[in-house]
Amino acid sequence: MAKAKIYLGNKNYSSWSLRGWLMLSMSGLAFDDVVIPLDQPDTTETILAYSPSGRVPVLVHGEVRIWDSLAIGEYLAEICPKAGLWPKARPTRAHARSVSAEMHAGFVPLRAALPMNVRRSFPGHEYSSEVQADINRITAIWRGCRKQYGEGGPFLFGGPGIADAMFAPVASRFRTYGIDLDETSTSYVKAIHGLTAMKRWSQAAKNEPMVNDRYEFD
Ligand SMILES: N[C@@H](CCC(=O)N[C@@H](CS)C(=O)NCC(=O)O)C(=O)O
Repeated sequence: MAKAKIYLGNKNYSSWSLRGWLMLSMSGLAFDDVVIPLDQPDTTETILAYSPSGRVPVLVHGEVRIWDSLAIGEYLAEICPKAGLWPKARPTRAHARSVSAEMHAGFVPLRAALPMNVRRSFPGHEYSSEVQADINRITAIWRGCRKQYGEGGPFLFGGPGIADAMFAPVASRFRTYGIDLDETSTSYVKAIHGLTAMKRWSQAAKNEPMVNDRYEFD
């Protein structure tokens, strides 16, 4: 089968791309990645050549095409069962799927007010009480997972998996905006940034020449 290829938005700004790319890195599958710069006059047309939704990430693997981050995770968990992308025990897996779906579907105030900007730091950036409520819920999820399932390692369910990839862009945002966190969440943010794949992504984001003023606050 042809080598897997994932099409992404800017590594500095595209949080959904980071999720799909991290899952692919965790899967152990060999892959190439292609960045499509977002917010350019031809962006939509270029993405539509690969992704029917006009959104990235999109994973192409032989005949298979998957244009959604969580669906990419499900596909990889099926074809790379040894990677442990979901927890082994069914009840734990159900919990991991629930928190991943909650991230996938929610936290709109946080996502809108604190956009991902991997290479920058904006401490003291103001945000609303709705955003604080999202932060509170996310950190409650993290504390709950770490306490109940985190024994085998520093991630939500011990070893790294899909749920961590889903929350990695939030961990990045918490660093960028200097969000005050409890001890467990601070350690978790550190663990996410300690992943080799996360370090590679951050380096690539730093090296990217594209700047989008919509996500820069100075
Ligand atoms: N539900 C999708 C969301 C993907 C998404 O919204 N991607 C953004 C980039 S982060 C996008 O493709 N935007 C297209 C554009 O800006 O033209 C997923 O989970 O992959």
